[in-house]
Parts: sequence; C-alpha cells; structure tokens
Amino acid sequence: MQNAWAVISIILTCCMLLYLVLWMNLSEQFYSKTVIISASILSQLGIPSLYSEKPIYSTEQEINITPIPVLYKKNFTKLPVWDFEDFYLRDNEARDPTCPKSLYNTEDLKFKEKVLPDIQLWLYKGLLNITEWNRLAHFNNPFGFMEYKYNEIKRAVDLIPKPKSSILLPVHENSKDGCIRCAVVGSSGILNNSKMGKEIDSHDYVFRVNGAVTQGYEEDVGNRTSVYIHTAFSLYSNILSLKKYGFNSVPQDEGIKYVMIPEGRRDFEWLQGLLQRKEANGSFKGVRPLKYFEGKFNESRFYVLHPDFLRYIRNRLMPSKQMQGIHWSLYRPTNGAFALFLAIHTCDIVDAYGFITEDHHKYSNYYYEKLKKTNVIFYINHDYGLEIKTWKKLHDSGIIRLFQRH
Ligand SMILES: *[C@@H]1O[C@H](CO)[C@@H](O)[C@H](O)[C@H]1NC(C)=O
Ligand SMILES: *[C@@H]1O[C@H](CO)[C@@H](O)[C@H](O)[C@H]1NC(C)=O
Ligand SMILES: *[C@@H]1O[C@H](CO)[C@@H](O)[C@H](O)[C@H]1NC(C)=O
Ligand SMILES: *[C@@H]1O[C@H](CO)[C@@H](O)[C@H](O)[C@H]1NC(C)=O
Ligand SMILES: *[C@@H]1O[C@H](CO)[C@@H](O)[C@H](O)[C@H]1NC(C)=O
Ligand SMILES: CC(=O)N[C@H]1CO[C@H](CO)[C@@H](O)[C@@H]1O
Repeated sequence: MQNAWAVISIILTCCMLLYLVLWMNLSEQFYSKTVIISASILSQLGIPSLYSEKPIYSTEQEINITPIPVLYKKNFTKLPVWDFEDFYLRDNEARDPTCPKSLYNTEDLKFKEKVLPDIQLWLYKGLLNITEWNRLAHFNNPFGFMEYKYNEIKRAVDLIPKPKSSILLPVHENSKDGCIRCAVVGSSGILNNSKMGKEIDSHDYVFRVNGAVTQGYEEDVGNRTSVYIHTAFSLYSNILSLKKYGFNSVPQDEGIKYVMIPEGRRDFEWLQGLLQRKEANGSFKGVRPLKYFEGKFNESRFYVLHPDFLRYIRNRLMPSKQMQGIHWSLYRPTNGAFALFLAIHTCDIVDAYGFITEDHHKYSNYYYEKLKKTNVIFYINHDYGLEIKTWKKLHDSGIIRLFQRH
C-alpha cells in the first residue's frame, strides 16, 4: 500500500514539473512574440527597437515596460541622430484655416517641405507614458528628457490639464477673410523710438516673450499682450532683474494665454508648484510660482510646449553648426525664436518686431535700455548668426514681415 502511494506521488510530482516546464516555455514564446510584433509596428512608424534584448516596447500593458537606461549628454561628442529623430507627434485636431495666406498654403516650396502644420504643439497629462518616455529620453533638453528620471517628469506632466481645444487662438469675429493676424514682439533695442506701438496693438493678437515690459514704452511696443511665452527661469529672473523697468509681474490682460517652454528639469519642478498651488521644490525651493501671476492664473489658459515641437524647430527650421561640436547639447533656439515659430503655426499673418537684425550693433540689447546703449550679449547656448539669417530669409520670402530700420 505504502509503495503504491509513493509511486502515485512520484508520478504527480513528475506531472507538475512537466507542466511547469511546458508552461514556462509557452509563456516565453508568447512573450517574445509580443515583443516582435510591437517592434515591427514601431519600425513601420520609423521607431526602431534599440535594445532588442529587453522588452522595452510592447503592445502589452505599460506595466510590462520599463524606462530605458539613462543616456548621458557627456557620452556623445556631437548631437546623436537617432533613426526616429525626425518622428514627431501630430495633432489630428490641428487648425484647418481658410485664410489664403496661411502657412498651409505657403508658396515657398523649400519652406513647405520642412513645415508640419499639424505638429503636436502641447504637452499635457496622457501624452507621457513609458513608450513615449523611451522615445523622448533619447533627446537632450528641451527637445526631450535625456538624463532625467521618468518619475520626476511624469509627476509634473500628469498635472498639466489637457487644453479644451488644441487651437490656441480663434479667428477674430470681425475677420472678413478668415485670417488670424499676429504681432510677435521680441525685446531687441531696435524698438527704441520706433513708434510701432499702435501698429503692434492693431493686430488680432500680440505675442510677447521673457521681459515683456510695456508700461512706459507703449509708444514703441504697444500695451496689449494676448500670448505670453516664457520659461520658469525667464519669468522668475526677469521679474527680479527688470523691476527697475517696471516689470513686476507677468502681463495680466483679460483672457491672456500663458505658454511655457519647458527647458529643463527646473521647469518641471516649477510646474509642480504652480499647478498644485504651493511652494516648489528643487531649483525653485520655497518659491510660490502662482504669486508671479497675481491671481490671473487659470489652468484653462495655460499651455506647455511639447518637446517634439521644440525639436522640430531645431531640426527642421533652425539647425545650427553648433550641433556638430563638442558643446552640441548647449545649443537651442532663443525663447524669441520659439515664440515666433509658435505664432507662425497658430496664426496666418505674422509680423515680427524687436527681433535681431544684421545691424544690431546700432541698438541696445533691449528696448527698455533707453538711456545708455548696451551691446547685444551673445550667449553661447544660442546661434545669433543663424537667427539673423533665418528672420531675414523668412521676411524676404514673404512668410513673415520683419521690422527693420535703415
Ligand atoms: C503612449 O502615448 C502615445 C502618445 O500619446 C500613444 O500613441 C500610445 O498609444 C500610448 N501607449 C500606450 C501603451 O498607452
Ligand atoms: C492700451 O491703450 C489703449 C489706448 O491708450 C487703451 O484704451 C487700452 O485700455 C490699453 N490696454 C491695456 C491692456 O492696457
Ligand atoms: C515640496 O516638499 C515639501 C516637503 O517635502 C512638500 O510638502 C511639498 O508638497 C513639496 N511641493 C511640491 C510642489 O511637490
Ligand atoms: C478658469 O476659467 C474657467 C473658464 O473660463 C472658469 O470656468 C473658471 O471659473 C476659472 N477658474 C478660476 C479659478 O478663475
Ligand atoms: C533711444 O532713442 C532715443 C530717441 O531717438 C535716443 O535719444 C536714445 O539714445 C536711444 N537709446 C539708446 C540706448 O540707443
Ligand atoms: C560609456 C561611457 O562613457 N559612459 C559614461 C557616460 O556618462 C556617464 C556620466 O557622466 C558616465 O558615468 C559613464 O561612464
């Protein structure tokens, strides 16, 4: 009897072992199939599976995917160009303008080839999952999230509300031709004594950027602001340094839209403070971001630019030779450049004022420096030569109108 029991239990144990082995094999097969399927979908999209030994991309739930190992800027001696470098999120709710002069109808074929009128402009909750992270973590800031940790960025992005509409500005109700006319005002000294204020204010919308001082300078730069573009640092530091020019808070016009360029980790720290209406941590420890908006802040008028939009501007519209050098990761277009291209993508007719020109040495660095001429400061993270050429070229080909003096 005892012998019989021993035989039965041995058989049972063997069955269980066999079952386990089979089950593991089968599930392994199933698992690798999932990975292969997802890799082929991604390659159709132009996204190769870079780390094929690890299941990074998967059609399975996010839980099965992990963030890629951190990449470091230092490990690249020039801008790394990935197979999916030129893949950008597109927006299927993008504008469909009727204006004949719209970007969509540009006659400049070279420009037409480069622009993506339906590029995704905004970053908000729901747009950052691990799959997206693993794509964007390949690009240095502000064009992606290289060197950052998934959780620190994800926490902030998940607080950004999805805009009600991805269209930033509606066609003006008085418009006869369906065109949106915008002025973009940079802060160059070329505006000193320009008397452009009335003309600037006569546009449907006025974009301003960084230290957008207007009080006391209305005759030259106007007094309206419809869209204010900033980074956490530009906003914070301009309010500290431009007090003497009357810049005490960000522009406060009724219905104003605030657009943030997330240039790096500190912007995501700022965002957490701003959107939770409390003090920020990290670089802005102890700062209450909300304070700088003086009660005029409303999530429904707040937008954060998507890294894909910023990278698209760099790669397609402002690629600099600096990207081929050892300091490649420092280069980025100026906030003014991002503001101007945002206007080009959200308006139909764009006039640019206070942007850098060939004869910049004749003017102060900033228009509010009226009394003593200062020289234009060339920060190494920008390519001013390229910006001068780009604005001139856009003007000469009729894509924008650039304010110049002779
Ligand atoms: C991750 O987000 C992207 C962009 O929104 C989306 O296309 C993709 O389907 C998402 N993936 C998963 C697994 O949710
Ligand atoms: C700008 O100036 C005009 C004319 O002086 C005035 O009517 C208008 O209220 C001002 N707008 C703002 C936002 O200050
Ligand atoms: C900053 O840190 C403090 C203390 O840990 C915490 O109470 C607060 O919620 C944090 N602020 C944000 C914006 O996360
Ligand atoms: C923000 O704007 C929305 C839409 O205009 C409005 O319903 C809401 O009350 C505003 N919130 C605050 C805090 O002012
Ligand atoms: C600004 O314009 C005024 C009037 O033309 C001129 O007197 C002044 O020198 C200019 N300021 C600078 C810094 O160029
Ligand atoms: C392969 C390589 O050089 N890796 C380096 C990349 O950068 C990090 C951070 O600076 C270093 O720790 C790695 O050794």
